[in-house]
Amino acid sequence: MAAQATAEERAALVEAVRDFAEARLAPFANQRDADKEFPVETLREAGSLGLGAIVVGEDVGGSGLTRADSVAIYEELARGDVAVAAYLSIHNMVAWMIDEFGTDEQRRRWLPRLCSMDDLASYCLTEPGAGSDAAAVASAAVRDGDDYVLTGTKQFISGAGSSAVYVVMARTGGSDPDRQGSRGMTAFIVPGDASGLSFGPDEHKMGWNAQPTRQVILDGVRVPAADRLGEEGDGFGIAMRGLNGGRLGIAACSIGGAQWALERSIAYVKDRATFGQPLASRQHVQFQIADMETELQAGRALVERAAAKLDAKDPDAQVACAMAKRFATDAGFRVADEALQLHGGYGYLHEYGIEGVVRDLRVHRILEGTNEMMRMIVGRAMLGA
Ligand code: FAD
Ligand code: 2MC
Repeated sequence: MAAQATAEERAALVEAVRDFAEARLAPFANQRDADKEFPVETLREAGSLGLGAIVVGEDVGGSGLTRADSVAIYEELARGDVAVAAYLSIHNMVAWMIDEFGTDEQRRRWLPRLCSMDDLASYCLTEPGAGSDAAAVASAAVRDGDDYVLTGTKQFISGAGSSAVYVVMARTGGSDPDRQGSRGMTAFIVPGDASGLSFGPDEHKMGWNAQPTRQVILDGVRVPAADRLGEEGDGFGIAMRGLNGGRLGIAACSIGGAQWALERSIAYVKDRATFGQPLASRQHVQFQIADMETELQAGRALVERAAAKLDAKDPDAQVACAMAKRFATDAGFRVADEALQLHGGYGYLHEYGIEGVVRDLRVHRILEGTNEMMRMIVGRAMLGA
């Protein structure tokens, strides 16, 4: 397990990330959203600061930090640009999966360039017919000599087309009745230039415009068995364990984006006067600000608690991650929407940046497991169902 940073080290790290977010993300966030620009060069700068592989081992170029450190980092990044921070979380999720489940050879081959972000990564689980029901994945990987041949379509893949590395979950169980559903899935590392790999058009989305979302189409892609991640049949567990940390990253991005919107609102209501008085003097507004801050602190506390459980390999961690993701992404969206309301008509204008945060945070209640699936995970654990 990575060593826990001291409080001073954590504070210095957070400060450095805040400087990066303020200088390299925040000033450009609105324009990137409008232009649908995926800032690959800025991501490489993030990589050079150690933000491409936050919890990956230092022997392959990772930062060797803890999950607890990582959520503090994502929160700071998201204050600058939610969509870019969220992509960094996905890239980090993939890098961690290779670090955790890869062979020594795979770690040394793939991770150095992922850590520096010279190579970007995508996580490929969802399919047109398998979203919430992830075990329904239909993409097939058929063994052929020393290779597997992958065929299928992955839907909504973040970073697709720009990434050099795709971790793909595909079915290897064939018709074996004991290897259906979650038991028949295997993970593969697929390079972006593999023959037979192509991409759908970049989706037009409500938010997350600073990162591409495309289909990943696998048409007879040959993957050497040496690029299988883990054993046959381990793919579902690998995918889910990746998502435990991923869900915390997304949750922390919700807190960061919403906190930024709240801070803008505090400044705004002090300045904006109606009926001869600043908005901040109205008790309704004071209560609203109080509730927004309380919701974010509660969300952050749940995220930090879940991160500590993941670091401690607590068996309850996956439930804690689901609970934190559900609460923090709902709270973050609500707070951002209230921030927009407090800004009145100006909140609806692109130049104020608040509406962009609302649009970006909306999807955090859907991806990396919808909040209904998070409730399913928590509910099943409570009921033993
Ligand atoms: P469905 O599963 O069809 O669900 C539709 C609705 O029904 C949801 O509200 C859901 O909560 C609800 N529902 C489903 N089953 C139940 C049930 N049993 N009980 C109650 N309610 C239920 N996936 C990747 O693999 N990699 C990526 O990089 C990636 N990036 C994404 C980026 C964006 C911008 C988006 C929008 C999605 C991305 N996804 C990615 C996919 C995302 O994870 C899925 O959209 C999500 O898991 C939901 O799947 P679905 O869209 O098929 O919805
Ligand atoms: N951590 C570790 N192991 C897990 C796990 C988790 N979070 N969730 C499930 N597992 C294990 C589970 O313990 C079981 O293991 P075993 O077979 O050894 O008993 C196995 O996986 C099967 O689990 P379930 O029986 O719970 O499987 P089920 O098919 O019922 O899965 C659910 C239900 C809701 C947990 C799963 O389908 C799910 O998480 N769906 C949401 C999919 C999702 O999050 N997609 C996100 C795509 S990525 C994305 O959106 C990005 C933006 C990158």
